[in-house]
Amino acid sequence: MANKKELILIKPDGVRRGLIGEVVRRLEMKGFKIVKLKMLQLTRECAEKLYDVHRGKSFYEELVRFMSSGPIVAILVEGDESVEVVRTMIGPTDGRKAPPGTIRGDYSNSVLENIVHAADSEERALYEASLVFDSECDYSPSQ
Ligand code: IDP
Ligand code: MG
Repeated sequence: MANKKELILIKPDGVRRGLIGEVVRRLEMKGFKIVKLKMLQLTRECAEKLYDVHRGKSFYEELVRFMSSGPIVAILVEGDESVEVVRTMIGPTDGRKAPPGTIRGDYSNSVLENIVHAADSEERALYEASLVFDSECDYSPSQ
């Protein structure tokens, strides 16, 4: 019912493996409206802000390094219960355990390199979108 925004990132592994079209296709086929879409390479500072909730955890450093290691694609979508629906579509964090039919279950066999990120609330989606759609976050602006 409530139309909500959700922020998805195709991580460096997803871009490297040629899965941009596949992720966008799944979002469109599900019925989401794509509101914004951008390719960028995260600065380290921006990757740190994106994953601020994980600061101090054992995987934080490798996560920040991985997320700033190559181009990513940021997608802002709008749709009914988009946060819950997108998170169901991407599957659980660990690609080795994610069920077939989910993006991570179909394309990832790793917990770190799991193809996509999706914000866990609309508030968080809007915060993350404000980061990634700001040119300050882009290490290698194409223009
Ligand atoms: P989520 O992406 O499913 O929301 P989070 O727990 O928020 O999962 O973790 C953020 C990201 O950190 C994951 O998508 C994954 O790339 C990475 N990550 C999470 N747990 C581990 C771990 O135990 N080892 C390595 N990387 C991890
Ligand atoms: Mg998370």
